[in-house]
Amino acid sequence: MAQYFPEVTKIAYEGADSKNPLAFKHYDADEMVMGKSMRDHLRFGVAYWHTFKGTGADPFGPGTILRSYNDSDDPMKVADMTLEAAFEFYVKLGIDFWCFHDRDIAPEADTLAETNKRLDTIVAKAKKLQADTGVKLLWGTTNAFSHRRFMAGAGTNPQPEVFAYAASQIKKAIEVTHELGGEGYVFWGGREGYDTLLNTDMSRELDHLALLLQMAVDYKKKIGFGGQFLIEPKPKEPTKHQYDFDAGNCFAFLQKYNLLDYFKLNIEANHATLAGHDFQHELDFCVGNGILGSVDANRGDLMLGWDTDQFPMSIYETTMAMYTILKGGGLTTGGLNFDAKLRRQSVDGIDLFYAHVGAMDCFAKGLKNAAKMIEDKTFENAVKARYAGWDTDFGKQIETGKIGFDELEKYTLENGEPEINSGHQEMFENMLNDYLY
Ligand code: XUL
Ligand code: CO
Repeated sequence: MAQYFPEVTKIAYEGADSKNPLAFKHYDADEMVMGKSMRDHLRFGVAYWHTFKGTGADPFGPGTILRSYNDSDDPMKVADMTLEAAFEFYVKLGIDFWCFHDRDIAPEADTLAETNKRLDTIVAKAKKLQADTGVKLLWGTTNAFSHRRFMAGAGTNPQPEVFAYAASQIKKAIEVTHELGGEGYVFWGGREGYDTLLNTDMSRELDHLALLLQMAVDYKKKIGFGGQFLIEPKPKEPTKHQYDFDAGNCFAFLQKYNLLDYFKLNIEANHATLAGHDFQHELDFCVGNGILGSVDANRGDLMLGWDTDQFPMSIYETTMAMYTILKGGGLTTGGLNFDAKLRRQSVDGIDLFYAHVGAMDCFAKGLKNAAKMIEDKTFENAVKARYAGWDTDFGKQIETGKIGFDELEKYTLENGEPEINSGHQEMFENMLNDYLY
């Protein structure tokens, strides 16, 4: 097989003192943390679309990134070479999972039948490469947002013919995800949303979206696909208002349409910040409601209002994210997929390695910090102490609904003004810094 990254050999763990930019300083895959290997805690995945199909294009100019595996006029030859390059990359990086959209791995043809045939060809090759390398599929998904037929949405399109096309595409994408042993299947509502309510029947569109998801659930059962279905919230971009706005919104939607048993969420850091939340908030909401499925581990730029999809580099963020994930029992079928792309000026193949090595190290360090925070129980005990009043007889009576407004009024009239306790935010922040530095 041709070598597409000849300048890189297998990335090794060299420890925190290493100055080698192509070595791990914190990610030692088999090192045990809280009784589990780092590999099993973190379950890192590579996003095919950004890593192998990203060109650095932006609204002001076409791509800047040229790759040898793109160097052919035959789109299937490009697909074939790209897949080989991808598996070479996974093995050299020592990453366990990959993720893709149907159209990332095989190009669309003139008809759906021909497109599906192309997909089957590439999937057969991917299956062999997975078996040869041991790399597994974290999740598959459908690109039902790039083609012009989907300009007004897929499941929420005003035309039933487009709904049908989307359903057909999703059906096939679930089949190939099943064929490749995918641990999950993601629904990101690419253009499920609206740009103006003047031409939109929002309630009807949401009913249709739920119908599409219900059909997917039925089909999953029919073919025996055991992977986890995931919805990926995002508040805006490309539409002005995306229906799967944030975790809270998705939770309400799943409850309304009785879909909660079949879906968990795939939380993306940059989507959280676009929704005006931080990454940890979205994770914490999911943990609290038992709906954390998987994570798109990237970051945004707080100075920019769009989805910049950068590689995670903040130890603070990864520590807080891993703290919440560990408190929630850790990742099981999900993983940390780097839904992140190189900057437009990072044009070398080796930049893909720098980006992933740094991101994996950043999460590995975050994991170790979070494990220490959990083992020390520093924050757990402090939070417990803050809510201690609820563990008294009086607090318990309220929590269990034994007393209501009349008793509470009587209590307040008798006891007067409550004592005010400090929240000690600055002290907590200092305590956190002790773990980070
Ligand atoms: C888009 C996004 C997608 C999904 C998969 O913002 O995050 O790449 O992760 O469709
Ligand atoms: Co994503």
